[in-house]
Amino acid sequence: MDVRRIDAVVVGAGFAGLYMLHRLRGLGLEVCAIEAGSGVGGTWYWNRYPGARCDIESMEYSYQFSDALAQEWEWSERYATQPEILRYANHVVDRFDLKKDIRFDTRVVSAHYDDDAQRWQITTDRGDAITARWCVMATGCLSSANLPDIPGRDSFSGGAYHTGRWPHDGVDFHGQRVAVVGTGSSGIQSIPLIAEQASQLFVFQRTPTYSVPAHNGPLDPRAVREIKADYPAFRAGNAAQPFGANFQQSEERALAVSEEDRRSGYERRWQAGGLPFLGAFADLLVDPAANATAAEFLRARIRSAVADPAVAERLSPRHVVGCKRLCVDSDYYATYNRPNVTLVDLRDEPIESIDAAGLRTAAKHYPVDAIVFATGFDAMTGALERIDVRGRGGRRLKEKWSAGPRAYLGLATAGFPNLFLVTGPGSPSVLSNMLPSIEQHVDWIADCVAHVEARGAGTIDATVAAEDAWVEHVNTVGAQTLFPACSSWYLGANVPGKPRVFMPYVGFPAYVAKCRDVVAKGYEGFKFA
Ligand code: FAD
Ligand code: N01
Repeated sequence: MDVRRIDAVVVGAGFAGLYMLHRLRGLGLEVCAIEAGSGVGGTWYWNRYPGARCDIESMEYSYQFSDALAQEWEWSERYATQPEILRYANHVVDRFDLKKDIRFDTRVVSAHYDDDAQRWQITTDRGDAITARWCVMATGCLSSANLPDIPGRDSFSGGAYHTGRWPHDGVDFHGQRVAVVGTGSSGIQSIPLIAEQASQLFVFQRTPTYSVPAHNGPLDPRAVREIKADYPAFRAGNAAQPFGANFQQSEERALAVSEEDRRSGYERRWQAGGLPFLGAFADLLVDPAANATAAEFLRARIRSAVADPAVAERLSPRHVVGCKRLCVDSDYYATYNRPNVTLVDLRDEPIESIDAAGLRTAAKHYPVDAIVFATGFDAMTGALERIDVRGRGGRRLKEKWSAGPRAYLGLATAGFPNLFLVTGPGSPSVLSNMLPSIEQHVDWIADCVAHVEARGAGTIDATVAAEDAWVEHVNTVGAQTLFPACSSWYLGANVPGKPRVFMPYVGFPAYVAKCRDVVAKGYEGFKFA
């Protein structure tokens, strides 16, 4: 077998892989990016379901590494649609001439570290064998679809679709009886649009969801001009916020103000729309009593949007606001006022099986023509663990992570030298605006590679002590918040058998400062060989 010898392999060509390729190439390295899909964009390549769009505002959800790129690109809406974001990803590829170094329709199946050669040996499902000094996993936090293992699932004779693997030519639901399973962000975005087409829509809800309105619309050209006039200052302001996004975090505590002020505080955020609702009060995500006031505000909104009080009650979550990702919707709750929409509450009637004609719950059989699985992802570790990654001494990553992922800064994992993770577990990743988080990681990795090359070292590897301390710190910080307070994909609780460990790091600014400090101290917590 011919083995291709290059400097670096980047796995994935989403926003992380694309920028990593650009940066490593800029160091003069020979790099190959390998992508399972037929095109770039990752999340925005795969998630083509109706209504798919970002919930971080477009002006923030874009790269900042190139001022020319930031200035020339024009977003059309407050929250860009999936096709527009995908166009943006392709524009970046053309602008920086990235395509020539991306191998598409190719899945990396193994990455084994060769101790003697100090190189990674990478193989793909198309028979490629590549040897590289550096291997960067840009495989995505939310790229490994979670399809529930319901008895008879594959016997269904109609169309079955996962939101994260949507057909490229779309799906026409006109005149069809449709089931949507799942009411997370993907369900919330797609349900109102599917309801407009379907003759009958059954929504199978296991856990109700809190959602705030997007109030989406065209971007005001004057506001865009103002931001572009000093984009770096806008970005720097956002980077100083807890989630690296423009949440305008209030310093007031919900429990320290009068009931009237609290109400108007929530009301203002509700009217403004979007995720900044979580920044309404400083104690909202740390104090259960404060959080309960937000929960009651949101439940009251559901009651006023949904005509049938019994349906409103079933749609009303009882968990902590934010412990599952807050959703951002357009007309989600009002969709249940439509005569063709039925809410099926799986807490009363769990799904028992799927057959050729539809779904059977404990109560009855629902005949349908199509099933949409809006059932989420094996988040943060799924895509990585689907690759046979082996480090020093042949140790398997999957085995090392069997009790939960362990990574220093979410960037590297001890015993796997010269291997980096972009937005890996233990980094802010999914609890931040992901584009700045991706850029921060990619820049850190590229600078680190340049440093190792310049110093003539063969390898860099995290120490076990630094990794252990970091994993403990991630848990400690997480435990000071309400994020781990319910079963969620942040904890791996959505995938049967997955260890329950809180995976993201809470706090973008502190994290960035720590990464800088590690470098300033000569890559503290890493060892060179
Ligand atoms: P991805 O975009 O997931 O790309 C990873 C790529 O790696 C994929 O293309 C995949 O095919 C490829 N890959 C994986 N394994 C292999 C393998 N073994 N071999 C070859 N290729 C492989 N974040 C926000 O901050 N704001 C938002 O508004 C937002 N909206 C979202 C909406 C949806 C519907 C979803 C699912 C996620 C959203 N996210 C959002 C999170 C989003 O995933 C990130 O913002 C970002 O796009 C991730 O980029 P990435 O390159 O790290 O990963
Ligand atoms: O997935 P989810 P998602 N039987 O895991 C249910 C990003 N994103 O694709 O809560 C029945 O959130 C499950 O129920 P439960 C964002 O970060 C952003 O919607 O586990 N139901 C839940 O209701 C988001 O958080 C946007 O009880 C089952 C749903 O399926 C992340 O991606 C849009 C089930 C899954 O919700 C994932 O969102 C889309 C089963 N066996 C995605 N298994 C934006 O708006 C699961 N469920 C930007």
